[in-house]
Amino acid sequence: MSSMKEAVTKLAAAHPRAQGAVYRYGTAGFREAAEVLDAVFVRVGMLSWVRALSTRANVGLMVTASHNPHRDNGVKLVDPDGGMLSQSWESFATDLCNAQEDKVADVLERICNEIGVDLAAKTPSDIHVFVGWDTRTHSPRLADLAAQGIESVGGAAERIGVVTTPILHHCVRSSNMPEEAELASVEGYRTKLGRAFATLVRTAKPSPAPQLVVDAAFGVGGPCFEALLASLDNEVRPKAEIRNVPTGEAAKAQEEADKLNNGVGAEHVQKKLLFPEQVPNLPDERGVRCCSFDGDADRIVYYRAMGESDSLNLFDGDKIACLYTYFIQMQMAALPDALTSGVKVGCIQTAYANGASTEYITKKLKVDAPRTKTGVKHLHHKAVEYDVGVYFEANGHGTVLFGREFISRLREAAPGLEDDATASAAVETLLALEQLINQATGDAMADLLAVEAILRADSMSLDDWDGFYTDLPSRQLKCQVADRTAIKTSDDESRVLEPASLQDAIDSLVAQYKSGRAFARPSGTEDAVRVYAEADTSAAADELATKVLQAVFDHAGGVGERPN
Ligand code: NG1
Ligand code: ZN
Repeated sequence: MSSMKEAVTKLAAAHPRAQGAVYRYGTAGFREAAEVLDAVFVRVGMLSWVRALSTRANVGLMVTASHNPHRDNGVKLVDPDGGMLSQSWESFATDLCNAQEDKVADVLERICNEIGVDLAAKTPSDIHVFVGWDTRTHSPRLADLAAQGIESVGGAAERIGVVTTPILHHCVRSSNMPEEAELASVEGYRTKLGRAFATLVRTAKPSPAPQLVVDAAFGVGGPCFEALLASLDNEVRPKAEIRNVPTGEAAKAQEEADKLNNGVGAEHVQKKLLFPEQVPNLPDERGVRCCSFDGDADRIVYYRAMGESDSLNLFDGDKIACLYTYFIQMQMAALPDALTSGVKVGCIQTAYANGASTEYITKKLKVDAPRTKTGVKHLHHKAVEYDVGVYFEANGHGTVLFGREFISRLREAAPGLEDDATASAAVETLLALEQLINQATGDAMADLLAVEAILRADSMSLDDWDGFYTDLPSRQLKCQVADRTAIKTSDDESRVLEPASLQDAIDSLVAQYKSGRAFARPSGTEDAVRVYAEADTSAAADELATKVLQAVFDHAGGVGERPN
């Protein structure tokens, strides 16, 4: 047996699978209770190195379970372009993690043979796997197991420490781009964002920047955003107060771990329409701009407390997408025709996007708003078809992708536009936006700076932004069915194809409601069928959602108690 094979087998045996566990690499990578993940981490470490060798480039491995409670952890691999692991590799990851301990080396060999990688060949010295982890108490240990996995197959792990998921994506992407390689670090990330942000707000009228309160969900966004803010120039730094940040003190570790994503964070705010703990501190902070990150800071939503009842006024992913699209269209309008001819701007949404936002994008901004399946990977794939592709999920995960060709065109044109101050400023603004907004993945910190910069540059108040459109009242519910995979939907998931009787039932329910729209789809991340409904009033949306949920229960084999 070769020594590498021996090392692999030994490591796998030292960290066996949990009894009865079946692992699956899904949209969010592997995500499970932290205590059953040891085997997954050493094996995913091994696979990440095979991926690096097969692409001959740096890749990444992030240890986090995002918005899940603290008891869970997870791992996601990042491809050389900073995007998610190619889908065709998900089954390799699943096979490797479910292999019997003494078969791990064989499965690894089979994968290597299939893709033509020779693990025994001389290792390229300039390739490595970036390993980053969040603030969960078990994350450093799991990251270390991943690094051991990488090293067992002769690979090199570059531990970048406690980072948000988007920082890890940034490091991988820029390390593989010669012109950005010097920025492939946590400091490089801050430098890049700081520069771009300063450019965007350079011409903004000095206004007493209103206070911003940030809920970091007791996750990794807290310390990372503190460091990012501290690195910004005094003159441009947003006046932000960060709350729900883990102190890092050992004595408080358990208490703070329990608070992670618990009654705080973007998921809590967006799904439950409830304020997180500590944000805002009412009544003093009524009307104050607030935002929440999720546990690994790849999502953000804005909100404020409004009115006598302090109801929550949400600026979700749809509204952020609309702000970006509006602002980008404004810059486009300031460019000479030669620069915009043939340039396609799109704002890609899922079926969960509020109907009012779609109407704003298509009718008001006159921008394409195609729909894809749920999940950022689908949105991302569609967005790259555009020269400027904005995409967001309503839950606050999204970004703006700028095509390389369009960016080159702007860069080349810039020097010739000196006599046209408006066009020149628009070019500079678009180039800075491309630098600020994460080109690989949704990024709460980058999005926060981009939203702040746009509001400042355009002297826009929250009322102005809120006034883009009024959300149609909506409701999301879910239930369990015997086999959710038996439910088949159309490409954009807005219609059920099987069982056909379910769609007939939904159609006849929707027809009874003014501005009604509803759909049901099997979740990709939970054993549940999700229902979404919109109508002209909250009561009607709630009622429609409940009825559609009952239809799912009746037509698709609901289990447990029938919803009422
Ligand atoms: P599923 O469980 O497939 O609905 C959920 C979210 C997605 C996305 C993924 C995480 C909703 C309705 N769905 O997917 O938007 O964030 O989790 O990858 O919020
Ligand atoms: Zn996340």
